Amino acid sequence: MSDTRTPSDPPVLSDDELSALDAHWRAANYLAVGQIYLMANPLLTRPLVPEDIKPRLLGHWGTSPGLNLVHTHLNRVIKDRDLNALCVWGPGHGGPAVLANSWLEGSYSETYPDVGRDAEGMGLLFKQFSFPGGVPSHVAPETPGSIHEGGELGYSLAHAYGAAFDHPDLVVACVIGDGEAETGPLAASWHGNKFLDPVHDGAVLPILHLNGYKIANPTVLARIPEDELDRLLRGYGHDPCSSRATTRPPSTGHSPPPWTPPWTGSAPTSGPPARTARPSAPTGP
Ligand SMILES: Cc1ncc(C[n+]2csc(CCOP(=O)(O)OP(=O)(O)O)c2C)c(N)n1
Ligand SMILES: [Mg+2]
Repeated sequence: MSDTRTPSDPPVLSDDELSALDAHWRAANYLAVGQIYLMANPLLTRPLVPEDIKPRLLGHWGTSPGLNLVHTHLNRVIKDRDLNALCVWGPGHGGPAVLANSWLEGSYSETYPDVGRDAEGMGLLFKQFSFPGGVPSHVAPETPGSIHEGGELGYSLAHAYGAAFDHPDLVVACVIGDGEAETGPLAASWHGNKFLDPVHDGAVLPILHLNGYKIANPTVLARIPEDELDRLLRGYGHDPCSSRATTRPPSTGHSPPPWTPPWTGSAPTSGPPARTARPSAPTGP
């Protein structure tokens, strides 16, 4: 039967599906935070002691839940619509989230059998992250399936467009950090849409991750009024949808994940307060 839904139709998900998505998201979050902080006691089977914690912490927890949410829902859409898709991850030091999902779905252990899908493997996954002799804090060439090295910010969207060229059946999602968006290469890459041929090339879905910060400093795109950002992106030829994560309801039972990808359904209406407007810049003499 053909799929007659339009992108604006809300997804119809059962309680079981919502519960599974929520569980996947929470598991990926645990795996991300564990990689950042723990070098022993991965399942917290005994009370934490200082020796369980890494002496030097790297990796951005603040970007990881957002990346995990996108990953969880992309998987849902890929399975639901049988998409041929890949995702390029831009946000700085979002490696723990990408590695967490790779390990959860099994690709990581296929490539690195010593990091198996059991407690011992989880312990290795945690310890090796950003650790001497281990793996970098960003997506690196050794990350299974990687086509994009995340260490130097700025190239995610250009790489996403490059991946879509000459692949008409491919959807390339690209998560762009709001800090990365301040680099010159990324700021120019919004124009990549001018080079996509709708017949011979695939589709690129840029996802701007407005978590408000580049490491610990405020970002420009998260501080300008939302309608100004909307107009900026429209000026580049994009058709932006905005979506806010909401706080999960207190019940942990069948609570839905707090985000719905804008291209698959309606965006939540509640969330953080809207950004306040600022006076427009002087226009000059
Ligand atoms: C070209 C370049 N400049 C600076 C850095 C150092 N750096 C690493 S992560 C980061 C912040 C990136 O911000 P964002 O993309 O919003 O990611 P988040 O902090 O939200 O994880 C910076 C400046 C870098 N990796 N590459
Ligand atoms: Mg950021």
